[in-house]
Amino acid sequence: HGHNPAVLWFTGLSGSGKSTVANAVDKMLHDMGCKTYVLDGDNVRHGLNGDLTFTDTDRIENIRRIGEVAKLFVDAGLLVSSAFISPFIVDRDMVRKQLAEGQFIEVFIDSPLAVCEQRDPKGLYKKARSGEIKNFTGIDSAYEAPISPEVHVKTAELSVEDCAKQVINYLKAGGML
Ligand code: GGZ
Repeated sequence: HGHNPAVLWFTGLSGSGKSTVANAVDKMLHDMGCKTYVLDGDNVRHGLNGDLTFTDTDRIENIRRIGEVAKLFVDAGLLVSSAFISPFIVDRDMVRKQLAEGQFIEVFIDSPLAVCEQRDPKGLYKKARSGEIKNFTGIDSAYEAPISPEVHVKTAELSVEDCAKQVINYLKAGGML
């Protein structure tokens, strides 16, 4: 199955469903015969970026390195799904500028803070509210939502499968699949 290499850049709050949707999209792409890879906290924050914290400076460096790695995978011909909060517009735009036109697809995983906080799968929002964790996105650290993302997915309103299909449909409509 033919496909153009690109980065699907998932951005959104902690608990918004970035990794879940990215992995569902990755599976669909893989099943269609695409060469794919997922970059997320599990394989990057613990390894390559294990030296980085959650200060603004370290988040900027986190995204810079992930952008460079994503570019390498694109050079290798893969469809990369990257799932990080990536809270700042300028940093996401920096990654976009490093790729060719159409190779950076911003996917806004949009879920209201209240919903993310209610889900709180790792109990991190609770810790942020109590002050046990500092610089938590949405609580005491900023999240800048995309202004015109290529795909805008509302995870609080759709099933994981329908969220993933929305991304796949974008790629099909653009002739990328
Ligand atoms: C935000 C934090 C923080 C702070 C730990 N703020 O829900 P999770 O657990 O699995 O995903 C969050 C993840 C965010 O890492 P990213 O590399 O995506 O962030 S960024 O793009 O802003 O660099 C959360 C956990 O790490 N986590 N402390 N203070 N999220």
